[in-house]
Amino acid sequence: MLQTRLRRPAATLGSAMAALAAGGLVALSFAGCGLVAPGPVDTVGEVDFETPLAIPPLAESHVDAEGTRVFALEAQAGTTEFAPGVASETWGFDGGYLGPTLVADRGERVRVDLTNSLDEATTVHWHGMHLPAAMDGGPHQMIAPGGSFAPEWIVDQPAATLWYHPHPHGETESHVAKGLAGMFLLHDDAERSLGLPEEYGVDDIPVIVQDAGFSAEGVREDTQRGYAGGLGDELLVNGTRGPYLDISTELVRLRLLNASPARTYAFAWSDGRPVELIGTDGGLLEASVALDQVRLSPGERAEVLLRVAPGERVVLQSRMTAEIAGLEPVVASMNGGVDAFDVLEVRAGDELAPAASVPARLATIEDFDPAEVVTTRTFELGDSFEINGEAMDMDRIDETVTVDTLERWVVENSNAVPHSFHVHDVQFRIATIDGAAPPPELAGWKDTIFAEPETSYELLMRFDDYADPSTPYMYHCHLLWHEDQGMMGQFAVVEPGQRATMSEGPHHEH
Ligand SMILES: [Cu+2]
Repeated sequence: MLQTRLRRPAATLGSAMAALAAGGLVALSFAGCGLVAPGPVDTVGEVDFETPLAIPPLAESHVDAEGTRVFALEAQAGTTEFAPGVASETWGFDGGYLGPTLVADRGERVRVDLTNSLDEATTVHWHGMHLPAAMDGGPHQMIAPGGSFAPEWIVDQPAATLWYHPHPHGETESHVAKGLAGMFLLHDDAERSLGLPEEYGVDDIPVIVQDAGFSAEGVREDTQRGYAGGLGDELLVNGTRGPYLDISTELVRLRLLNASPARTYAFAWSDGRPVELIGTDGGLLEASVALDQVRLSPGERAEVLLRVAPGERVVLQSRMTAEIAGLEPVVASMNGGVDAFDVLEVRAGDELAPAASVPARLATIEDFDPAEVVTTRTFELGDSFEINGEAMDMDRIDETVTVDTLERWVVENSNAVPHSFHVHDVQFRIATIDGAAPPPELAGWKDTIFAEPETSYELLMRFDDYADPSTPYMYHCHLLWHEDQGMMGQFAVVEPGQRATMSEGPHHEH
């Protein structure tokens, strides 16, 4: 699976370890062999932007007699031409690569009729969605080849940019990298009243960023795997290589999703203008924030506004540095921590539709009261793909949470390398990072955080409802290879006094 690539220098894990040791850092322990340390990549100025950005179609739906909005998605194998006339084998939902964008309103009951036409089992997880554990699409809700699953729930959370992707234990990196991912957008009245750009594909644009490797002929290849997982040396946006986006309005809203298995980005504009961030994983910020760059680790989302003048062109780039990544320079230099990419060229038309002004206040986010915390738990991200010294066990409940309580989860990365932390079911708030208040871009609703080395994160989260003692939710590192290796645990939400049970064994199939 791992390939030797000639386009850039590849150090061995041995030399990476030696470099780390020389840097006085904790040596890494990896199971298995064959790891490489992908060297620096810089595509700035080298991307031709010759292909219009593909916009995933909106998923069709209908409202049934009971008032449920019903979607259908089919996971299938296919081929995709990332280069004209050159087919690569890929997977997608309702097509060869990625999937349609689902849209629903707060308060709606939704159902998704899933069909698995692949020749292996998979799942579909609703990343960022508050919903019952049995509908969550985690590793306990496997869909056998030829099988189906029809999760349904009531959307009950603020407007947000969510997404969906497979979550089969041990195979998530492979299934996502093959192309199984899509967006799930939520709207609500409060967000609509702001007058933000919301015409899908016109001024409200999905931007699904993934890295990938290609042969000289343009056939997609497996990527080199460093400590973070597979890192590609080219980018795809919505599956498009070298994309440009024509826009016809003064103001556009870009919904950035890092759907890469392992790579963390630092998104910035080529002309140095600030990135105007208006929303994070779970919804809008209270007010927009002007940033030099937006850092997104795998699974995280950011909504940004871009204001353009007629005829203007500007390139969305990713310019990571050791400082932005929170890494020691020697660590950053080997695994994407200093990489730079041209991502997407935005081309404004000569005549642009005017935009309404955006209110200064975008949302009201009430802080949790720490005095109401009932339980504090600690999650130590270890150096052998473990959390609190344990690798994922499908038959073990790691944490039992009482419904209708506020909890404090302290996430500690004790490694020299970064991890991330994603919690299913809830959106949380970051209370502190190493004891200090989070910066404004991390002060809103989050479901996934980048966990810098030697750093402690205090998260507050409320488990309002959906008690189910027999079906767990997951928490895990969202570096997908780490997750696959077992960097994941399970929690059950139960009624007061109830105990979690595991009535469903591993690899239970619906
Ligand atoms: Cu990790």
